[in-house]
Amino acid sequence: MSGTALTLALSKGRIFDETLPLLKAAGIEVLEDPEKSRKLILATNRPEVRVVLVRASDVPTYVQYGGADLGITGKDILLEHGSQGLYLPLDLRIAKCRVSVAVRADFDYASAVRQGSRLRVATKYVAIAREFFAAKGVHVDLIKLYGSMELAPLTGLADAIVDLVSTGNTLKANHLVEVERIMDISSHLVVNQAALKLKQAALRPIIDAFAAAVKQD
Ligand code: PRT
Ligand code: MG
Repeated sequence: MSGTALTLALSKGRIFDETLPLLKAAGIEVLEDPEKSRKLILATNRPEVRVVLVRASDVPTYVQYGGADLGITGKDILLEHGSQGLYLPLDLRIAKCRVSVAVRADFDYASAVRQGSRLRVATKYVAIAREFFAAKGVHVDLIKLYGSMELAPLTGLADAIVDLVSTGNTLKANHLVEVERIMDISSHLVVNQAALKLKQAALRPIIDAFAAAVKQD
């Protein structure tokens, strides 16, 4: 091995795909396609750099505890996880979307909020939702889900959902409407705080190359 070993945690799918051009700008090419292989550790053209594939919501945990030196994860996931033990040098402006409140097209959200009724809200984003409704002074019962939030208002499980929206097609296909936009989301580079000190020489050029390659729009 040449140089300090570095492990980068990524999730498959949009984050992996949108990270490839940034890696390329840093002179790093992943040698395997995660969609074609079952491997969880991927080699790169740089013998000292490897990529580990983890569930999107596990990226902060890997980096926090040093299972990876750095990782890329959505702001949504960081807000739910918290950023203890993590250094966040960069908004990469990839995998953009927003966190929104959505309801059934026939649900009168505005008057429910106006009348101060207690809203039942299903979400994977309990921390984001709790803070948002508390700031509005809306009383909510939060129901934690792990997926397919869109189903909750359709089955009577909840009045509203808090979920990620990108094109809006998923909401539309399920007869839901976006009634509030809570915040814009993009993915961030996260670095283990100890690694930042101990592996500074190896990490700095990668952080700088990513920073230079971030799209400004
Ligand atoms: O999918 P899995 O359960 O394994 O994990 P995950 O959903 O945590 O990961 P992944 O890879 O789907 O998402 C990783 C990150 O991508 C998220 O944490 C976000 O920061 C970001 N991202 C950007 C998105 C979207 N856009 C997005 N559209 N994550 C999810 N979606 C989903 C959304 O939840 C909804 O179901 O896509 C659907 C809406 O898309 P539209 O285009 O129909 O509006
Ligand atoms: Mg997903």
